[in-house]
Amino acid sequence: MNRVFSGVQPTGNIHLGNYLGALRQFVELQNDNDCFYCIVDEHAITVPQDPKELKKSILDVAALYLAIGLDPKKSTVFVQSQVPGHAELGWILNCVSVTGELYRMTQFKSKSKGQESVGTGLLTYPVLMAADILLYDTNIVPVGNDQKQHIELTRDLAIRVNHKYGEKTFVVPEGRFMKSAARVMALDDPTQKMSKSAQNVHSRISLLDDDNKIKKSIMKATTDSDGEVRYDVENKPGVSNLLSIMSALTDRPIEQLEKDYEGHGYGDFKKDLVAITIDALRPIKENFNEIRYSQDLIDALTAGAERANEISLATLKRVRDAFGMGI
Ligand code: ATP
Ligand code: LTN
Repeated sequence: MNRVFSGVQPTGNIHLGNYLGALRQFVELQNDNDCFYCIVDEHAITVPQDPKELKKSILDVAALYLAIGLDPKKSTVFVQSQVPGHAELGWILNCVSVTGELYRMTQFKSKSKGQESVGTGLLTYPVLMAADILLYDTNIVPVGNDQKQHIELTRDLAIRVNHKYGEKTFVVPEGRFMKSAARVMALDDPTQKMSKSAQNVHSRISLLDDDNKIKKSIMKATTDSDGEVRYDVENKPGVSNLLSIMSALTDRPIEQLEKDYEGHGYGDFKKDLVAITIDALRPIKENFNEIRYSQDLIDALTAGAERANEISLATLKRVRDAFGMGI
């Protein structure tokens, strides 16, 4: 059985991009794999967080994990900081990576751009991500396209360590990216990815948005003036983004949607997308409300951390031994 690992940051506003690019694969994978799904709070603190908000966000993401269909009996769901091995392996891998390869990461470049002072954690973020993955002998990492570079770095570090300290030290993982909607773009600016942190709330659809907000954001979404519902990322990035969202939510190929909307204006197309999105998010919101304040959620996270600790300690022992650390 393959081991799967992925993580989401508890930084609020989990959106349709997170869901279509990453979370929906999590559910699909849990039946045939040994899956670990983590809420990566140690990654969240690479930028300043309000402690009360962070605590709330951690449980929000955990509840969303279960609300979209993750079953704690099948998947190990847990919070990163409850498993000390992440920080320890992160440190060891810091000593294997070089600063040049970290400065090259596009996420680092974009998050540090224009900042007067840049936290060290922001630079070493991808090393901690590599530790998350390698700690569980992971084979498959389901993520959105924006994480490709980080997965490559994880592979590089694993190969580098294996070369120096023994080929069996780490399992070399592979990324798994969605074929459709692997990169959902912002509704107000389809040249940027949909993001949790963007100022404009209408740039994204959050999974917990109410129906009115969903309607407003989609009806306001940037399109173009030619009026044709056609997929053409270069010349029609807004419409193309909405088409990929509709295709991902309905499992209908984009070519089929283009045919269906031939001769219709953007108004009809957007109205249908509003209805489809509202229908898709309704059960998630209902499940979320049921789970969020339940003891079951806390129990699932406690059991998850226990299993994650057990597995991670075995990997750490192997790594410490390979490096000659300890007594
Ligand atoms: P921010 O939007 O603030 O930069 P983020 O959403 O990228 O944060 P995470 O919460 O860690 O950060 O992302 C969780 C998962 O969602 C990752 O696998 C990431 O690749 C995926 N993801 C994030 N944004 C998108 C997007 N716009 N389209 C597709 N997948 C995405
Ligand atoms: N960097 C990821 C979140 C993340 C992650 C991981 C994803 C942290 N550790 C391990 C997969 C595997 C992001 O989406 N921003």
